[in-house]
Amino acid sequence: MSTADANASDLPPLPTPLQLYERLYTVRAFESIMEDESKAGRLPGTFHSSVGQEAVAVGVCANLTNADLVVSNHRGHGHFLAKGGDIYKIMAELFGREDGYSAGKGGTQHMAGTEVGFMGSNGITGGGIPVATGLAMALKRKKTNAVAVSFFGDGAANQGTFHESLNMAAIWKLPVIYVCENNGWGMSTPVETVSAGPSIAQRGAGYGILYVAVDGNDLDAMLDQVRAALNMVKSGETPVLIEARTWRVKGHSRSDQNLYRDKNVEQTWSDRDPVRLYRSRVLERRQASEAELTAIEARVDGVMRETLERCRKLPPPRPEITFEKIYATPPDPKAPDPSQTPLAEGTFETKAYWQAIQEALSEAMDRDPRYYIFGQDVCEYGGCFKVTRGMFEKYGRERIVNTPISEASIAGVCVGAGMGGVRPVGEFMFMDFILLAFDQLLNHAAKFHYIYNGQIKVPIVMRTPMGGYRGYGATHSQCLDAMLMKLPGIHVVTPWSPRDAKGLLASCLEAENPVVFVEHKALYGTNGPVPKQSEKIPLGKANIVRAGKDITLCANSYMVSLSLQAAEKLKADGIEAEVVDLRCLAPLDRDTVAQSAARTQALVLVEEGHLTGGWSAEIAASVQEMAFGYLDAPILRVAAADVPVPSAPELERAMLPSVEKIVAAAKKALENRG
Ligand SMILES: Cc1ncc(C[n+]2csc(CCOP(=O)(O)OP(=O)(O)O)c2C)c(N)n1
Ligand SMILES: [Mg+2]
Repeated sequence: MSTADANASDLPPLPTPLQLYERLYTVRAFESIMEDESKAGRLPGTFHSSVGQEAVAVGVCANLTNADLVVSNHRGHGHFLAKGGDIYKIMAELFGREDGYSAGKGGTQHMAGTEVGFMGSNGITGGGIPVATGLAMALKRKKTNAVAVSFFGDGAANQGTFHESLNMAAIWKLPVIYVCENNGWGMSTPVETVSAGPSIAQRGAGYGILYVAVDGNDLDAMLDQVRAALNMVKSGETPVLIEARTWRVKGHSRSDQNLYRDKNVEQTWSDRDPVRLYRSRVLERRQASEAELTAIEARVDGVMRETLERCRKLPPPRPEITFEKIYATPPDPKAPDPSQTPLAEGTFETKAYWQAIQEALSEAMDRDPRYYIFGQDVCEYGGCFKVTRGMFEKYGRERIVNTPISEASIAGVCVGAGMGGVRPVGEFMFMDFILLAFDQLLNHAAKFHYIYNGQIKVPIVMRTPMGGYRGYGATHSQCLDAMLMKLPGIHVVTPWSPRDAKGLLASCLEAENPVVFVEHKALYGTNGPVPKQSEKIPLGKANIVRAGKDITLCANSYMVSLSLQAAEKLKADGIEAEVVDLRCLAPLDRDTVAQSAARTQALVLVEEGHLTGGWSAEIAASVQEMAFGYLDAPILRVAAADVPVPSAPELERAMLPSVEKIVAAAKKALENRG
């Protein structure tokens, strides 16, 4: 690419050579002084030095404004400084102090400064690439002229998310620049031993996007190529992949003694040090005098020393902040639950579960144009289970978006888009496929608000159907809801009734937390009363769907149906079972279950997922902590046996919960009554 085709007027004016040199030198000085601190054991955790790579960070960021959004990786201090991050707040974060960008919750690898468009560094190699892609999607949907930039390494270019993201950015012409800092190494692994193809840059050709390889140690070359790339991206024609060839001067991280590299090669790169190279150019071109450059160096060194002294004296963070800012919209245990008011004649209609879900989606979309649906085959096909049927005809291709089969990046792009201020509602065709997206959901969506100390919100709802009883076999039948509740920061909602499905989804869509909204295949066609007037049912409140005095059956999702049938059978034997529908796994309403169990003095937990590590184990543990003295019988669990879900109906029946198994468990619990 060349600047010949560049429409430079659209871009911010370039800083002067002196200013550029100051930026390069600032990154160098920061990294040098802080690596010493780290090696002296004064910083918690690890340290990834970007010494040697300064011209990439500065060359990219000097062309950006605060409206342009950067996602960085583990080696991100230089990117943040170059983007305009405050030296004191970055340094304080490295010390783990409250004045730091993340108040000590993020540390060296997890910092954001949204005021300068720095949308987070990231400890997951390649994890930030779809996030930047999603930010670009948000920028485009909001019709801004800004761009997103993803910094990542040569190692990250071998992650699936790299390929998925390039593909998505290409098909949707997203305003994103992918900047691969090829520093020759992924830890101790040379790039050429793990990367096929002629070059990382040329991988762009496979996706039909513009790509270029550039000398990443040459600031002028970087500035030039990035400017050209920005013009191409801003013209709306193509995302761009830039491979910046550079060198990691230091070991990979604090603990790396850097013993595996050829000293001659190191020397060659050292001769091309980007800071010295630019310094001598500036002198050669008479853009500054030696005295001016030395004065800059002295000033920057002074700032670093003073800032360091200040940071060394900072007090440790207050322990109580550990428990703050997990959720953008914290669950409110006192929120009124409209579903506890019985529906009067004429105030409701009978609706199917799928229809109730669609209504909640449509109401959000009608209210706010930022909402859109994002998933595989959600357009003309209406989604695999037809929940979005007819919506494409109503809302069109802008708001009902078919995606490639790229679950990790479906999630990652939703994360980025949500961060960027639009409201994607993602769909995974079957819950089994969510395993491909766990990193984005659990390492990113669930953590960003917390680790960036509340600067970043991830308001996304990811819908997906779970469940067996249909003979789909092991990869299309699983209930993985309990796997998601293990990590804080993400809500897991598993509605049973159509009314709950609509009311809970309405709450999820309005709040600004990441949510996995788990539907059930066997429930889509079931009917129930849904109020004509829209309502929001708060998350984290279990619902007693049948009152009883002899035993509590606690279930979620489709298991509520089976538990109610079991309760009918038990009634014939004179046993009055109370049925509690958990409705959400996160937040988890332990109180309602414990109170019910305390009343009935017996508890059977009914979970469709596998027994081991299920939510029922969590509830059982909690109830015995909270209500041990009231229980009159051991808590029993009915759950899927610990085998993969087989396909043949007889085999499936053998391992999944059934009405008979629930009845048997209830009777056994009562027999055991002390
Ligand atoms: C998903 C994941 N796998 C592995 C790691 C461990 N790890 C951290 S950085 C790194 C090397 C990354 O190489 P590259 O992308 O080239 O970046 P560089 O360190 O060279 O800047 C590895 C293996 C990680 N953090 N995340
Ligand atoms: Mg590398």
